[in-house]
Amino acid sequence: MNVLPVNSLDTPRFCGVPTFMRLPQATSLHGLDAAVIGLPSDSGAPFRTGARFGPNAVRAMSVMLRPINPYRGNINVFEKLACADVGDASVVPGYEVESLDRIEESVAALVTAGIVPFGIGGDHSITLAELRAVAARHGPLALVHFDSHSDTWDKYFGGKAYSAGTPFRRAVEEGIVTPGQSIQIGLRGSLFQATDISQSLDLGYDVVTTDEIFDIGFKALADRIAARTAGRPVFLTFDMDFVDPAAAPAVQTPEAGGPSARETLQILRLLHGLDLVGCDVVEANPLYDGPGQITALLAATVLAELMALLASVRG
Ligand SMILES: [Mn+2]
Repeated sequence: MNVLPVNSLDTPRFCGVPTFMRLPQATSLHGLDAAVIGLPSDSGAPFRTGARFGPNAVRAMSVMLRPINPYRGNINVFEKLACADVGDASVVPGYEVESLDRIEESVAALVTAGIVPFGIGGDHSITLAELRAVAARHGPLALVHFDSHSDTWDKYFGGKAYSAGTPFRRAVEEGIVTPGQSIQIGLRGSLFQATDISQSLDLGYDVVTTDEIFDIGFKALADRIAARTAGRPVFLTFDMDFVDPAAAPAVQTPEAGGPSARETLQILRLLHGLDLVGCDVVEANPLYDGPGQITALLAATVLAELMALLASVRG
């Protein structure tokens, strides 16, 4: 199956229902290699809610993107991968556990059909539901996690276990990621406790702080990620607060002093050797984005780069 997006040289970008990159909206999962799915829950957000509006905001700006990726040998992503936009998982606003269950069910339907899910969040708690669904098929996963925060805290607000601040501790406890083959990239900023970074190391994750990214360089980082995850299926999760708030202001929990948009894309374009079985981009919140929608545009571009990564591996 070869399904191409609407050609923006024939039909202007502002025409039509905005699916991701103007892909067809799937009416069937048959024959698909990859699918974009909106995961519009922000019931796990400790700070600025509104990521429930993320999927459609990212889709709206994704009409800017073109199918050929010049950073990976002019690959036409959609000639390599049969892709579609499958719409959104349903959620239960205000009910975190129930929303995670519904997201897991929707993602499981894709994974069971042999499709690589590309999720658009949603706050970061949704990734736990995706990991549950993907690990059910592929076994414990290598996690590649771009974020200015570890999201490995234990409990929030009267003992709540499920939150945008806890998914990667829960995932280790549930045995659905292999921390010894997983890596967190981009941590920076002030801490609740002196142990906020060592708690990730104690769980078994490798950690590369934002400062270390610039110390070791982007190529060495990409090589370290490939070596860390070698031999295991990879789930890559990208929190938009990895990026400096000057380039991605519209996130739940902005953290000053991050990589620029250009530096972020350079890093993603150097990734190689990953056996990608699932991806997401989370925490884009258009309520804080302003009329330029720059966070949504960058989120769309991040997801497109990850699709090109998968296409280059499958090619
Ligand atoms: Mn996060």
